[in-house]
Formats: sequence, C-alpha cells, structure tokens
Amino acid sequence: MNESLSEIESRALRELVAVSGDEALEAWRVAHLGRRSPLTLLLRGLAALPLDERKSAGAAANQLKQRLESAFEARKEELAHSLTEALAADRIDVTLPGPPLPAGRLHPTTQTLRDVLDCFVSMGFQVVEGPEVEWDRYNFEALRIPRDHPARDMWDTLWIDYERDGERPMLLRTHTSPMQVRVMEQTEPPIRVVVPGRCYRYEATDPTHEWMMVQVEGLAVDEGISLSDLKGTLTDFAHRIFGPERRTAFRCDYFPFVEPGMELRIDCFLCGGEGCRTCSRSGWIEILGAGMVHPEILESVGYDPERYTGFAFGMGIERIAMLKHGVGDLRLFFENDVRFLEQFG
Ligand code: 2U9
Repeated sequence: MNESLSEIESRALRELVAVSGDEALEAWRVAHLGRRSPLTLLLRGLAALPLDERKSAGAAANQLKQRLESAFEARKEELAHSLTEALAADRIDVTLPGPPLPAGRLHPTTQTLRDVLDCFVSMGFQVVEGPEVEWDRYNFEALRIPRDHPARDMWDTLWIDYERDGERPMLLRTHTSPMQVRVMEQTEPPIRVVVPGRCYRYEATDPTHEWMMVQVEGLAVDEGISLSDLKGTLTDFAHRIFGPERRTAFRCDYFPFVEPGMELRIDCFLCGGEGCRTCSRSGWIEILGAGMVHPEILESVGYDPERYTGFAFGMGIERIAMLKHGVGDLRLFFENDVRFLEQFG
C-alpha cells in the first residue's frame, strides 16, 4: 500500500512540474485529486481493510492528499506569477515614437516648375492650365501655322483620329500656346498669364529630347507693351533662376507666332564664357524663346492690333532643371530611379 502511495506521489509531482497553463493545471487536478483519481479510489478502498491497517494507511493517504493539494496550490501560484512577468515583459509602450518613415520630396522638375511659376506670379502673372488634347485650330492655325505650311515641320505631332461637329483633327498639344489663344478669346486685355503643362512631340528620345515635356509659356497683352517690357521681364527671370551674376543676351530667332522672335541666352556658368561641351563651345546657353505677339494673332482673336501689343515666351522645364542641377541627360528625369531623384532636396 505504501509503495503504491509513493508511486502515486512521484508520478503526480513529475507531471505537475511539466504543467503549464490553466487548462493543463485543471487536468492535473482532475487526474490526481479528482473523484476517479488513483488516490481517491485508494482512499475509498480503505473501508475494506481491517481496522488497525485502515488507520495507518488512511493517515498516510490523507497526508499524501494534503501534500498533493499544497503542491497544486504552489504550482498554481507559480504559473500565475510567471504569466504576470511574461505579460509585463511583453508589454508594448504605445507612447514610444514609431520607426521613422522615409520623407518624400518633390520631383526635381516639379521643384523647378514651382520656382519658375513663383517668379512670374510675383511679377503679376496669373497661372492658367489648359487641355492636353487639342484641336488643330488652336494648336496650329490660330498661331499662324496653316495646314501644309512648311513651318509645321517644327513640331512633329501625335495626331488623334477624332472628329466633333465637323471639327478635326485633334492632336496632343505640341506646346501650351493654344491655351493662350483660348484666354485671349475669352478675356479682354490687360492679360498677364503663364501656362504650365505637359506637351507632346512625335520624336525619338536622346539626351536632350523626350516625346513628353513640361512647358511654361507666358503671355502679356496690354496697351503700350514694348520689347523693353519683354527684355526687362525675362532678364529679371533669368537672374532670379540662375543667379544675379549671370550675363544675359537676346538673339534673333524665328517662331511663326511672334514678330520679332528671339531667344534668351545666359553666359555659360560651367566655363564662364570660355566655351565647353555644355554650351557647344559658344560660351552661351539658350534658356527660352520669346517675341512680340504677331499682330495677325491679336487681330484674329478680336483685339485691335493698333491699340494692343504683347509679348510671349516659352521654355522647357526639364531643360531649365537640367541646367540648374547640371544633369547631362533629360531622360533621367522620367526613369523614376530613386537613387537619382533623392539627390534633389
Ligand atoms: C500666343 C502667342 C505667342 C509663345 C512662344 C516660344 C517663343 C518658344 C519654345 C522654347 C523651347 C518652346 O519648350 S520649347 O520647345 N518656345 O521659343 N514660345 S514665343 O508664343 C506665343 C504663344 C501663344 C497666342
């Protein structure tokens, strides 16, 4: 009988050490102290023993029962304690700051676009935007570029096979100029607008050409506007974007929508005018085209060209960004390579 008690005890205590968790602990209690446990069955069987044996065996079995009960309580306490500790160790401090997220930034051409627009806005120009899909009439004809005229060769065009109310063809605008025509059709002078936006050309790409570019064009129409206004406005612009130390020069150029037409150049900031690869050995870098709005265009939108005059200009934002940041290939701006883009703070 005593042997069997010690077996019960050693098995129960061995199993108790392995118990973890409330469910396992309860299962242990049922197995070793429950109504059908070996110990309880043994206690029930004592009644069949002779009195003197029953006394000593009963006392031993009851002592074992007490030991198992206290072992059970002790283990229960121990498990509760270790759970509290585990929870405490595992606690998340919600007041700690989160892991830092990498900060985004504006695309370099967007930064340049904003700088350019800010400059003109500070001079009193208003920013307006127009459709990227245009009618031939606005993109070419209203700008003195008639059908079948050789001047059209200056703009390789992406055409759209679409007709509305007999009007055709449509195209992806090759410059933002059609929007200036729309503004003039809807507004009386004085006008001072800058028009930013994507323009498209049917061109093979190379380091200085892409089939899509962002342009900013500007238009000022009023009584008494002269070439001096054009020169003053654009010289100031060049100094604000490229630095007050830059020398500037205007040179004749041809665009069908202006007369006279010209380009604005700054002295090469890489070679200081000596001549290098960036300035094609000329010492000068072209930054934009400009001119006095052709009187026929003013007339065709209903303005009196004897009363009103105006100047206009246009530039490619990627070109300005390339020059500002010393980027040698315009295509880098469109590749979305973060290693390139993150250089521009
Ligand atoms: C109207 C009247 C006149 C806009 C002008 C230029 C000169 C010009 C090019 C520079 C490089 C475009 O990005 S580029 O390819 N533009 O040189 N643009 S004058 O003249 C206008 C526009 C609209 C009604």
